[in-house]
Amino acid sequence: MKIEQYQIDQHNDGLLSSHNNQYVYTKELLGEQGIYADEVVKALQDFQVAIPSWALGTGGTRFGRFSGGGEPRSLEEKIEDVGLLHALNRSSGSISLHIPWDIPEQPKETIQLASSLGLTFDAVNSNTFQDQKNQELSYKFGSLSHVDAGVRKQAVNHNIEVIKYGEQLGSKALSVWLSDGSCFPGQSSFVKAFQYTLESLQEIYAALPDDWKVYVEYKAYEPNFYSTVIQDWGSSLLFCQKLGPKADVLVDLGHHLPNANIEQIVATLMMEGRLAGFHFNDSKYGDDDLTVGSIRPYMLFLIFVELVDGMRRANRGSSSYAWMIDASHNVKDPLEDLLQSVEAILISYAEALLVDRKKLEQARSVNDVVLAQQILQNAFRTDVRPLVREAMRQSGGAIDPVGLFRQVGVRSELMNERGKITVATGL
Ligand code: PSV
Ligand code: MN
Repeated sequence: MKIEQYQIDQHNDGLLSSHNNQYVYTKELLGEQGIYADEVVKALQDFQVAIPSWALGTGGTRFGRFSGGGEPRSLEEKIEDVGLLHALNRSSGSISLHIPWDIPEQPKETIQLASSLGLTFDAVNSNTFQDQKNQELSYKFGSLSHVDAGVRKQAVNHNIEVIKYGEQLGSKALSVWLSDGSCFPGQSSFVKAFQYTLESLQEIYAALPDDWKVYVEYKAYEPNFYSTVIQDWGSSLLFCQKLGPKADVLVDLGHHLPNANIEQIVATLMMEGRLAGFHFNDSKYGDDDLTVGSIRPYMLFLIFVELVDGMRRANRGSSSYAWMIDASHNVKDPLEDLLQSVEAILISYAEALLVDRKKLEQARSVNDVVLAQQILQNAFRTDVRPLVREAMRQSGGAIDPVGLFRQVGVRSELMNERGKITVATGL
């Protein structure tokens, strides 16, 4: 299924007058504060969020999975789904593949399909947290950190194979997340596990093409419940520093212990020039993989305040970082959920762009705590949705992506095409 431009235009025509009123009002409001709305809109248009190939179907938990209808049955259909998202919001212009869930068997055709929908390929992800059919050695007790050199070699080779797949598609990064760790005290040696992992990562690093990067993702716990080899940003950074300049830290918002100050982690990583990018999601308890901004929007805003600061300090544009969603949709339509996540990301980014940095610095320099808080909250409490809608409209997308998705009956059309009982690959 494809959404045609005329459908988007018709939808926008219907909403234009009300949207324009809101946009003009916001523009005036910001103008009074010396902020150019057009510049914020331009920055929003440039901000692209990659969609994970593993999040286009219904998610599940260990208690079950309630598949929705019309889920993509192949890589091609997944790319088509991302094409639908991008047509609607013009902010989801790339897809991140997880191997072997999504092996590009015919790379040329895959690239052709993607580029016909305006999509490129983001980081490729390796998977050594599950055993695959016909796999020689098991990852039950680890992969890159395993005590058996044979298992480590198998996991290294898998990562190198993933790089090869990525090269064929024009990806420029390998994303590594290890579930390696232990479930019980005494089960493994922390030091040996670290050293084996480092050696394995060094072999993978050596196989990276010149213009590639490796993203090292950390996670506090799960599926191992006592220790995880790369459990926090500090260990991830340590691996990256030991590996070299092509290795950077990937922050997944759900991978911290409760109440971690993620914005401070982000500031530190950016100060060191070692932030690769993000896996966006939201959570209340653990790695809940909920819709971005659905639980802690203020935290997301504070993270974006640091991101904007860091990008300005480093003089780097938003396109030089890897922005990805890593979410699961247990009860929502996956595509609607992804549209909501992308919108939430853009809203937080827009709010962060409104922060009066000069005034904030001034307030900090005289320890005016009240004013500093007020400056941040003024930005956070501004309704920036008209700016996000304007960015999508100017880029050729819909003013209300979820509204149009429902209006044209995307899901029922996909169910007609693909059937009501389909299960996409992923977790
Ligand atoms: C692990 O929880 C993770 O965040 C990693 O990014 C994996 O690649 C992905 O989820 C798998 O769903
Ligand atoms: Mn992740």
